[in-house]
Amino acid sequence: MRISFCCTDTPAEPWLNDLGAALPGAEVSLWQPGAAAADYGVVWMPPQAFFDEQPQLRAAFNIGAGVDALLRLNVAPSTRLVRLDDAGMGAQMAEYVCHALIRHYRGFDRYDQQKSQAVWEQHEVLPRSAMPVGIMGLGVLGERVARAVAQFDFPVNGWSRSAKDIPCVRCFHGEQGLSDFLAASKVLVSVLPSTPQTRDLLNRGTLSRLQKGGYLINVARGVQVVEEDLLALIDEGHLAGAALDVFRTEPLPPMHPFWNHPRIRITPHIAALTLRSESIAQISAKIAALEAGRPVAGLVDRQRGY
Ligand code: OXD
Repeated sequence: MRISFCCTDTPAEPWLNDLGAALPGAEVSLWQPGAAAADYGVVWMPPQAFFDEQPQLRAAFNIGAGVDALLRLNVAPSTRLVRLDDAGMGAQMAEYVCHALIRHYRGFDRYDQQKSQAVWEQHEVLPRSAMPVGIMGLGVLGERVARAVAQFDFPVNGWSRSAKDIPCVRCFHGEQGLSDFLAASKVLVSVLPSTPQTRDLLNRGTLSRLQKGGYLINVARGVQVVEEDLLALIDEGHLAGAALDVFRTEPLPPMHPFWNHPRIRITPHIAALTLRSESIAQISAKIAALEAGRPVAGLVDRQRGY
C-alpha cells in the first residue's frame, strides 16, 4: 500500500516516520509532482496538482479541523475525503474558548493593567446568569466546547443548521432560530464550518442582535466575520470586545486595525493544533477499516460543505 503525504506548512519528516511506524508494510512518501500512484493521501491544503495526478486515491485524510481548502479543489468523486474525529482538537478548542471567556468575564485584562501600575483593587463579578454563551456550530468540536463552557455554570445556547438535542445546552436551529439564539446570548463563539452560507454571517445585522456588552470569540474561520462591522460595533460600545484566532487574511497584515485595538485579543490560528500521534492513530485505524470494507466516521459531505 502506498501513502502520499502532501501537507502545506507541516514539517514532513516526523509525519513520514510516524506514519511509517504506524502502518508497517506501507510505503509512505512525500508527494512530489510525478510521484507514483498512491492508495491514500494525508493532506493539508494540497495543491490542485496533487489531486490531478492522483485520481485513483481511495481516500484523502485532512489533518486540520476545517475542510474548506479541500472543497475548493477538484477531487475525483471516487476519492473519499475524510476528517479526523476530534483527534485532540476538541480539548484544545474547549481550553481556548473557556480561557477567552473567563478572561473576559473575570476582567483579567483590567487586573493586568492594575499590576503594571501597582494598583490593588478588587472588582465585582457579574452573576453568570448575565453572561449567556452562544455556541454557533454543534459538530464534534462545537459540542465539546459547549460541554466545557457548561461545566463552569454559564448558561449555554447552541445553534446549528439542523435540530440537535444536547444536555445542558439550549438548542436553536436553522435560519428561523438564529435571531432568537443571538438575542439570548451575550458571548458568541463561532465553531462553524466554512461554507458559502457561513461566509460573512457575523455582520452588523447578526452581531447587533447579541445582548448589549456582547463579546465575540472566533475559533472557526475569519471569512465568517465582516471585520469593519465588528470594529464599528466595538467602537460604538454595543460589543465589549473580541478574542480572535482566525482572520480573513492570515497572517494578519501588520497594519491591520485589530493589532492595536485595546479590546481585541489576537492569537495566530492556534486554537486547536493538529496533534501528530492522535491524528496518525486515527488515520491508521480508518485505513484499516476502509481496507476491510468497513464504514468510517468523518466522511465529508461535499454538497453540505463539511
Ligand atoms: C483549521 C485547523 O482547520 O487549524 O483551521 O486545523
